[in-house]
Amino acid sequence: ATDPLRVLVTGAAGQIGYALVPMIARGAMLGPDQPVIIHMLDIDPAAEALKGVRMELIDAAFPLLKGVVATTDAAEACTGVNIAVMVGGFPRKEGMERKDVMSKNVSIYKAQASALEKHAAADCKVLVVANPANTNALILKEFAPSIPEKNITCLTRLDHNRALGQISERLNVHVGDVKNVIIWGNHSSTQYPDVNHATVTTSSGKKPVRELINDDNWLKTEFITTVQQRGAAIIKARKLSSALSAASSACDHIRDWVLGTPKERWVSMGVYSDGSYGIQPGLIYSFPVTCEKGEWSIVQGLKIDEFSRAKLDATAQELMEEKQLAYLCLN
Ligand code: NAX
Repeated sequence: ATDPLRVLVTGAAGQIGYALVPMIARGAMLGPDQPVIIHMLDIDPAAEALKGVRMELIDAAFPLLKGVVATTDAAEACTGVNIAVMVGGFPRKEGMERKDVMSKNVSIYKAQASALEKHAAADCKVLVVANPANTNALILKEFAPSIPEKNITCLTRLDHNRALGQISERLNVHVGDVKNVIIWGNHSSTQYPDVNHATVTTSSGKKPVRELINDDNWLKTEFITTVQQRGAAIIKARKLSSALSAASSACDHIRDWVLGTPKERWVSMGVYSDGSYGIQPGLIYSFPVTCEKGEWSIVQGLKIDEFSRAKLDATAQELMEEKQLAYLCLN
């Protein structure tokens, strides 16, 4: 029998956490043959709610679930974890300045970086979901120097999946037949959803999206803003932010990272820049990646036109500014 893997979910009493833990327990993240022990962390005000989630996990009698740790103690939560999904954070509230939100999250991610560094498994893979996701991941990397930088990532897979969804709706094709869209940059409204390399599998073979959607204007305007603003559209409709789609995308992110991306298909992940595509090292930036044997690599050699270049640089610029703001908050 396979040994169970320990998966940490922070902010587990929140709405994404509530959608995510049953998916993990059902095998959506690590596969149908991989037993798991779920570690859930939240803060004192949510301690009772967290107990309730633990009860429900027990009540669901998941065959793959070999144990549940539910705690408000970061050290206990991080002990021995192989995968850490960081969903907990301080949300922006009405009237709050960007700097105040940043300041709260910087201190949370600094503390949790230390807890992971001290207590997690040496090869722990980290996915940051909580916003500002890229910059929280960067702070985590800075304050957990013994965790390899390749192991610290942030979630842009939801944006990636949203882009696939928009193309599939527009062309009335199945979403599984659309592939190789890219989300570049920050998980924010400056992200650049790029279809220049995307294809659709049709009955007469593989076709570029740009050939099937012969509407440059739509692709350059409405498509991009729809993906960028999708989070806001969900809040408007649901009066709550995206949760099931975020949880599902977090499972996709980890599953592809650990088990590998399918042949000829890439996905988007926020990863530590190595200078690819002229994006300066020192930022956590979303790139197209393929994964094999538990390691991601950035897809190289894609042609970047002038329109795309400007978009790639603008979202990098925003990340630079967030990084500066984060450092300001540290001092
Ligand atoms: P909720 O407010 O429902 O849940 C957050 C949970 O985190 C709460 O239970 C809270 O008590 C807990 N928490 C706060 N500080 C903590 C700490 N220091 N340690 C542990 N837990 C802590 O938010 P939810 O809707 O679940 O969203 C969670 C985060 O995901 C937010 O930051 C949100 O902005 C971000 N999102 C990121 C997305 C992405 O694609 N990267 C998309 C969805 C989502 O908006």
